[in-house]
Amino acid sequence: MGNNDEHLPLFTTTPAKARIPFKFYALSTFVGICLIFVYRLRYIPAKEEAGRWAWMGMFLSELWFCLYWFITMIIRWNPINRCAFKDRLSLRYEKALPGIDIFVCTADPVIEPPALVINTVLSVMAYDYPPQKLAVYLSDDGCSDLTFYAMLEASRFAKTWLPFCKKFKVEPRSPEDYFLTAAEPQGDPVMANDWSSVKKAYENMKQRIERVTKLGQIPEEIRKEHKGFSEWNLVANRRDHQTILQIIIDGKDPAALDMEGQSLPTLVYLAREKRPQYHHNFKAGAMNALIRVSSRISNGPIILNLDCDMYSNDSGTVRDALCFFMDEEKGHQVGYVQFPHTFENISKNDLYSGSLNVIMKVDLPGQDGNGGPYYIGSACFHRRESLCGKKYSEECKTDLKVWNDIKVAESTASVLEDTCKILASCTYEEKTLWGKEVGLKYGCPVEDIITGLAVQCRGWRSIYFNPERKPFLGLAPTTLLQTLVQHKRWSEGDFQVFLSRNNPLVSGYKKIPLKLRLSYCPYLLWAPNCLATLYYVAVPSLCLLRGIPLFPKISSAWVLPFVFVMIVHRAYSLGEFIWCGGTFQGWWNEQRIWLFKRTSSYFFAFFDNVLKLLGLTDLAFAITEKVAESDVSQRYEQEIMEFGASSPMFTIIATLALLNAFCFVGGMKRVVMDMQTWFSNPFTLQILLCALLVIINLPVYQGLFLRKDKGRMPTSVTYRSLMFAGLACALARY
Ligand SMILES: *[C@@H]1O[C@H](CO)[C@@H](O)[C@H](O)[C@H]1NC(C)=O
Ligand SMILES: CC(=O)N[C@H]1CO[C@H](CO)[C@@H](O)[C@@H]1O
Repeated sequence: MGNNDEHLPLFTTTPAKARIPFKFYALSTFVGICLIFVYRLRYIPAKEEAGRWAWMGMFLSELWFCLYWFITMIIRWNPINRCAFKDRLSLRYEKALPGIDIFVCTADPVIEPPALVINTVLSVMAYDYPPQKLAVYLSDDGCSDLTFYAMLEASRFAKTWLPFCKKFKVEPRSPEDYFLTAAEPQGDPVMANDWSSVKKAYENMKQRIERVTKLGQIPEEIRKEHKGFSEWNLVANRRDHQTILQIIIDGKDPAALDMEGQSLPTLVYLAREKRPQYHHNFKAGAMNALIRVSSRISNGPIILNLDCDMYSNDSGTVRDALCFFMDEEKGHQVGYVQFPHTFENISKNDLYSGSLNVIMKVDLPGQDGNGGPYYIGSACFHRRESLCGKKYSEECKTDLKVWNDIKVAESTASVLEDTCKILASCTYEEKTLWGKEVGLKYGCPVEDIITGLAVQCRGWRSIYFNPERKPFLGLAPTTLLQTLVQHKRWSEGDFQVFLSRNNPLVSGYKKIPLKLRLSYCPYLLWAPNCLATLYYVAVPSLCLLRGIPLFPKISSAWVLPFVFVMIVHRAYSLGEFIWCGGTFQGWWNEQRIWLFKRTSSYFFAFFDNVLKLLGLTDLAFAITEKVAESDVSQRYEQEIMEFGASSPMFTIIATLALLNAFCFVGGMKRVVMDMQTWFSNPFTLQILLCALLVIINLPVYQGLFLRKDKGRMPTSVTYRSLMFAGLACALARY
């Protein structure tokens, strides 16, 4: 190692390239929008004219879109990229790497099957990192002995899996995904032999787990194998039980070794206490219990939290993250390092727009440039101190290298199990700051956003790192309803934050820069978007039917800003989408989902929040299903949209689709009868808008009238939406 190397940073930051075309786009669109406003103000219909109110509504909707567009531009203005140097980290600190505690959260053994959970667990146990410094904790809010059983199986399989991974540099280290894609090694007979015996061992284990899962209970002979099962004798149900804490592998125990005689990471199972009279605070509550319990068992200064369906696809990710925390110059201020979420079961053209590619590749680097990404709930490395409420200060930097071992009590696993239980009890947090200033914050379905914001407000920096090879792979929703429900939950929680005292504009005042506070807003304002969007997809079409023009004629020069903004804005979005790795068809699907989300998910999210403000409803939390039935997943692979459930969300979507179809027919009739040319007809733009909506909604008409499979629109939705759309058109006509 040359002397110079010691002064090289562990990570670098570079601004994104090619910003001139982007800035040109932003400025020219802004000019176009201003001209639209000039037009709207100059040509307001006179008081006695019919269209005055409709016109005002158009103006207000456009004002909202402009405002919203403006804050999305703030995010995009100055994106940055990060680069980490793992080799420098190893050269300097290999002997002094800090302990890492990994939290995996699961909540339901049916929606999140144990076989899926342990693949995530095994993938992180096999990180390329000294095993005595790794500790993996599973929080099971489903309190399921099936999950516990799967964990026991995983702990046994780990003894073969971990040495196998290290010996043959296996990637990815989730066994399921490895054996799904990896080809059997040819040539070397030793390796081929190992390979097939490990594969066999994995498949046997998977079969055992699936058999027990199907059975729904643990057979007596298995129950005898581990003392931990006796805990379930006392469990009334998953909402009413004592704390179950089991240290399955104690990494400090000299006898805990793998097949090759190397140490194993610590592995802990926790089902925190639940009682009906205490609120459990969902995932935030589970994480806080884990923070406390882990502080006694391994007390790693860095915490990684993962959802149970997000396995590690890169065994070097821990080292990547440490480059940011351990950089000599800037590392001590880093509070958390967020990694992107990537989903492996996205269909070819991303039918439900579930990939979140634009958010991961455009928004988060932009947010990082404005002062730091949000914490998005999973795939994030935290500094334990910053999560536990400590304020950043220049004076008392902690050295991650000497943290090891100084704060953990030396006791045996069974003593620890007994003494730590209390930390996960329902009453532990009473009259403490947990959930308020310490740990993850409570009282909001998007606990991650407000927690990340609080960490930033305490003076910590956050970092977004998006490496070429994706570090974590998860599962995205595979039906339309799951997608809409997920977005309803997100947008509802986000808007709730906006309306609360956690609103970043207020709570971040004088603590974080204005542009960072503003870049939280596009998410927090998802829900109110529904109003302007609903207006724009319904009113111009109905006015077309009634004969009220709302846009300039094609022959007028005022049409130019409308057409310009429309085309340039969409062309930009297409370019961005393709740059992020999408296809044209994928972009078109995204436009459709954009419309559906805004008119259904956001609409319900908005009104639930309004009702909550009035004190009329209570917080509810819906988990999205992770495994689909076979014919449903077949349709997903063929990219046929899944309706198939009678949901009010579908009624709205179908009503709007039918309404636009009716108005389009009515509008065409008007044009034909008026004998005017397209050029001088005042309704041309309205007809075009209507036609566009009809084209976007084509799969809805298919689902309503043409399809015969189980995924079609239920008849009740068809009748209801026909009635509503017919009624609206009748009212508009007369
Ligand atoms: C996951 O890791 C494998 C290597 O094991 C790599 O080939 C693949 O591209 C990664 N997936 C993503 C989405 O980056
Ligand atoms: C768990 C799950 O639903 N997996 C599905 C992901 O999507 C692929 C198709 O793209 C299906 O084959 C999987 O079953």
